[in-house]
Amino acid sequence: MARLVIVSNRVTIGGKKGQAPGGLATALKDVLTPETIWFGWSGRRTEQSGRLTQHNSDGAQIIAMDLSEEDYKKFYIGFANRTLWPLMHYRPGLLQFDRSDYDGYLKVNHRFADALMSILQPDDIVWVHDYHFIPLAACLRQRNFAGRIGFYLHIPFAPPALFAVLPPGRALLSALCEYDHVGFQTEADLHHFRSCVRDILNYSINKDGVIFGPNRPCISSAIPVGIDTEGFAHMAAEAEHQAEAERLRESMGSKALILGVDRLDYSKGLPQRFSAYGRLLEKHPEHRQQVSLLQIAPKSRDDVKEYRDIKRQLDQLVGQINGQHADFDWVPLRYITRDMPRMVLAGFHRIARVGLVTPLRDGMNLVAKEFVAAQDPNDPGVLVLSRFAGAAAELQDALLINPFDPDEIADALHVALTMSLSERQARWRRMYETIRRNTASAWAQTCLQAATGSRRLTISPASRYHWQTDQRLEAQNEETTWPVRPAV
Ligand code: ADQ
Repeated sequence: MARLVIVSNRVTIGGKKGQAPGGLATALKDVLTPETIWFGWSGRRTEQSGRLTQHNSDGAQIIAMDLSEEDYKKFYIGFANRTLWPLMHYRPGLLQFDRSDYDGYLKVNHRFADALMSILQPDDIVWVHDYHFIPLAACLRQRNFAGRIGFYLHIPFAPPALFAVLPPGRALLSALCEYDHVGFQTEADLHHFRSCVRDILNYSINKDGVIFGPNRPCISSAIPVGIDTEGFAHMAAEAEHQAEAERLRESMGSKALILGVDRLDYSKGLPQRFSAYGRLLEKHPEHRQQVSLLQIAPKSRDDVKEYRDIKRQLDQLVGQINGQHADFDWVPLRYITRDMPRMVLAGFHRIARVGLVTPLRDGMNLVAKEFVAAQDPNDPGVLVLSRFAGAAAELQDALLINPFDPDEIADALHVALTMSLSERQARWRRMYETIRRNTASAWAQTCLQAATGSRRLTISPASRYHWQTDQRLEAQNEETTWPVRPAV
């Protein structure tokens, strides 16, 4: 029987904090079985790359590889996070390119391919996640793996004018076309990818978006990632009565809570968010003493200089805003750089009056969906959301803002804080209905269906994926002229 082999940079080992691949583990929950293999980096930096360890986790068999300090620096810190991450987040000014980092990136992809070849069976389905592993399908094809391989990009795809900046852009684009399916978060990302393939590689693309490169047809589609909406809603309803949420509520008194939850990353727009909050207190002084912003932003990638810089900048801004506005009985801005358990966060979302999600650019942003899922239907909070988050395409009933404009964010905060209950309920209901349909489970099933060319993967009617690309995928499968492998 065909097994599913998932590849991602981070894997969860023994549920250890810090190892968890964030939203990915949750999103994959429903497709993991005890036969599923999940392959990734162990999170350990050792003298030599390549040592493999095996672990049992709740849903799957985890196989993890150690990386040497040098590989970690070139592959992860260098090419993945100093070159690809800023480029794909539309920040060419922060991009640094070094040929030896790119060589290190390729080397780790080849190492992963070697290790995978030792465990892969011919009919396994390989599902590769994110920008760390763009060349992996090509590496596996070089080693004669002929099974189905799908890819999902969790971050945005840059438009052609920006993508052209990337020195090995051509090689990476053609590597992407070695997958049977490549999935993107939004129609805009998909459009950018196809435009790059057309303009840079001159490959033909048919009306259904199937790309015909020299080796194989590659299906490309937009399949936005979702969350376990009902599960998160139940967790939030329960967490609201737990100690942490009670303590937060007590500390707030009658003040309204504005909540921000992000990894500490320059793509999340935190300096602009803090400035916007300062502007709110200046422009709308009636909110002074009546609100408090709680920002939870655990440090991430602090081996990368740009991440240490943003941390310093935020520390200063918090000091400035509290210095200017605080009173002896009121701290306007509370800022935490520690990780928090998911359940505690769910409870905080539920008691927040406003969810403030303002990335300058984001593939999707699951926090926006989690905020909506967590709300009390009788008294829901308002989501203020960047129009440059992938989630904005689905969450049109949020107050959509330009995250580069602190005044616009401040005005939206004012609207959110003064919005009538009936309007809050109407907006929330429409958003909840959308995320209740487009769940994590439906996302995973649709991606796997597309990668396998199969229409026989069972999808329960409740989790059937409601998005226009679904029909198009079905149509592609019917019109496909190349041999379709047996369905799993
Ligand atoms: P991330 O950039 O990590 O993910 P996001 O989608 O917002 O961003 O968060 C992922 C998960 O981490 C969420 O489930 C969230 O609850 C959790 N998380 C965030 N901040 C946290 C905190 N302070 N403490 C504890 N947990 C926290 C990448 C892309 C996104 C894309 C996801 C999934 O950058 O655009 O939505 O992958 O595809």
